[in-house]
Amino acid sequence: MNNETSAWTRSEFEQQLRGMGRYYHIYHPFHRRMNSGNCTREEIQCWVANRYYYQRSIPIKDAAIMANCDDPATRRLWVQRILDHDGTTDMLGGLEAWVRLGEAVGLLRSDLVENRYLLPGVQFACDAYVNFARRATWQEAACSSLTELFAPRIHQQRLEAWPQFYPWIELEGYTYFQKRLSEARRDVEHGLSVTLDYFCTRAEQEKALDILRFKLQVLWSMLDAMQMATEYGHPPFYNC
Ligand code: AHQ
Repeated sequence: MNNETSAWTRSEFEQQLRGMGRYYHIYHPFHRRMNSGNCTREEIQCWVANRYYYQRSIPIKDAAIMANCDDPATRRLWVQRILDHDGTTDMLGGLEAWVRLGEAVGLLRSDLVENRYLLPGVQFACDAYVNFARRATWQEAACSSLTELFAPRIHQQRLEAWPQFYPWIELEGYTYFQKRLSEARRDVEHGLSVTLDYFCTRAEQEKALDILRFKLQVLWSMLDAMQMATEYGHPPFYNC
């Protein structure tokens, strides 16, 4: 077997996965503008309102993974992801924290939960992610969550940049990003372990990179839709 087809070692495989970070949506023009203070109030509201549909899709995606998983030990770990978003009687969930982000940027709760500003491209990308998780093996779907390898940096950037660039955003709105700093790191540790264990041959490892590429494209195309909508602001780019 030549070097091109031999499996990567565990650490080489992890480095290949981490190398996909160069395609992360932190580098998208819309995100760069947002994080350099060059977005209008309406563009920030568009991003928060549309990302709510992504956030509410996450626990649905994680429930699909649970439904496909036959291992109780894995389900006991994975269920925490659903609780983190849906909350419990004594813990604020991420969905509620995101609604508060919406209110902090001047939106109404109903604007988010009734998808008033949801763009077609954002909906299609999020639905593609959920449907992927429904039909993939639970290990493949776990691999797709590894875009969060790069997420702590993006949350930290917002926490550092937004208060100075967007002083009109109420500080309570930042609870979600603070929550995710630790939750993302915990989730990625488990998702990475599942991925490194499951994809063993070189062909399987290359498939894992393709799965991660698909999810990176889900995140990227959401911002494409928001860029077009805010640049042109009329149908068909905007929600008609
Ligand atoms: O807030 C985010 C979140 O809860 C998740 C779950 C995870 C998944 O299961 O796919 N991915 C993810 C992400 C969240 N926030 C995004 C952001 O830019 O704020 C990043 C995103 C991710 O990197 O996949």
